[in-house]
Amino acid sequence: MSSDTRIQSVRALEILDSRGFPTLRVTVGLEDGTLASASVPSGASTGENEAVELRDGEARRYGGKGVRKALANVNEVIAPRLIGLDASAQARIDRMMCDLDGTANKAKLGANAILGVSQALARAAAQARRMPLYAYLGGVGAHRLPVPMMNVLNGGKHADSSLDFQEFMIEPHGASSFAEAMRYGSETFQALKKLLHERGLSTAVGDEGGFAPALASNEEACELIVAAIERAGYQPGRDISIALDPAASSFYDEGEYRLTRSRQGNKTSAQMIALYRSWVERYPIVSIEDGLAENDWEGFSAMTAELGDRIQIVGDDILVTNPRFIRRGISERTCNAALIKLNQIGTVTETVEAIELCRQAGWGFVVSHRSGETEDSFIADFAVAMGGGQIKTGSLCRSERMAKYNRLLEIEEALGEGAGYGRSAGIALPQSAMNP
Ligand code: 2PG
Ligand code: MG
Repeated sequence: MSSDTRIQSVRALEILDSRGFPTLRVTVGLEDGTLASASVPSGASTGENEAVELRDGEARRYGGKGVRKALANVNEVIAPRLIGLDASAQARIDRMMCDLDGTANKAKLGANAILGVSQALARAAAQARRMPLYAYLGGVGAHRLPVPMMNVLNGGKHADSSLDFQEFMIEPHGASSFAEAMRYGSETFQALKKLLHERGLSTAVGDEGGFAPALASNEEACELIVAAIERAGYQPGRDISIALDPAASSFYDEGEYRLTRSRQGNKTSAQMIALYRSWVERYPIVSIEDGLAENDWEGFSAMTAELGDRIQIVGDDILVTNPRFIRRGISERTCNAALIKLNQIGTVTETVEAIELCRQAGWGFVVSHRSGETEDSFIADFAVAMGGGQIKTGSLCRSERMAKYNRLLEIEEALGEGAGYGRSAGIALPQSAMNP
């Protein structure tokens, strides 16, 4: 063990996220003087099987959302056990923290406490070796920049818009590089803003920086996006396609999918699949995440059987980045891709394990932010390190989203000629939409 990378201090701080709610930032100090921090994000449309985000529940302080208990767990319970250990022993330390917690869902210490330490540790170890985080986590093979899923129209639990579906995203997969993808995305976002303005619709944004207008239907969102892509001078389906995250658990009630906001009535699982099929035929859609609710395993398998050879079917709330549920999903052909959120499972090591399962099954995987974010850009490096070629990190405005995109621009620049761009795992994009 190199004495340089021994842990000297671990401290947590209660900071505020992009919605103004408390979250944790953890700073790890090493004996060589290295100091590295990581901040933990927070979801709104959370899966019921996610690892527990520990909140204080003191109603008079931040409406119960304070994280002082999680902070104390870092400073008083976890820190003393980590002092003197080698920061590069990531898997061992992650395992130690899970054992210390002792529950299946990190309910005792809090996934927010554990993840903050886990991520700060990785950063500290990388920094001490003078390595960029993506290279430390991904090795010499880490060179692939991800196709971004950019969430340009927000609904569901992320905005008071008229949209039942939570996320309408654009994927500039036809761009030749990540920097070009940013330009395609930004130009389309600005074209969309103009279109909304011209139609007298609001250009105020939701939690992830996408617009949140009062549209007549969920379909109108797709139509507007296609019009914006064309107005920006791109070809829908070839240069830029659409990805959706309806986050269907959020409008599922008593066995029915209730499209209340758009007044499209109640639907069964089979009717939802039929709706998505008709959309896939009408619009250039390449990916649908959480098209059905988190407990609708049968529906998910039916949807994958029906559409999974044409588009990517992504499991988020149903799989919660948990190797246990991903294994079940693989054996039941629930999806053909997983959404990957570090704070759904709570350690870097378990997240890597979840991705490993996806790779083995030939699934795609999408590294993702949360709707409540911070300026931390860990997932940008993580996406390059894991090499799946997909990231979902919000719209084309708001600095907590742009921090990740800007970091990816830096990484692409640093990799120079060696950088690649595009999906590398899971279902291939349709021929017309392939990156040449
Ligand atoms: C999702 C996420 C991120 P939240 O459903 O995929 O976009 O939302 O963080 O609110 O769970
Ligand atoms: Mg989702």
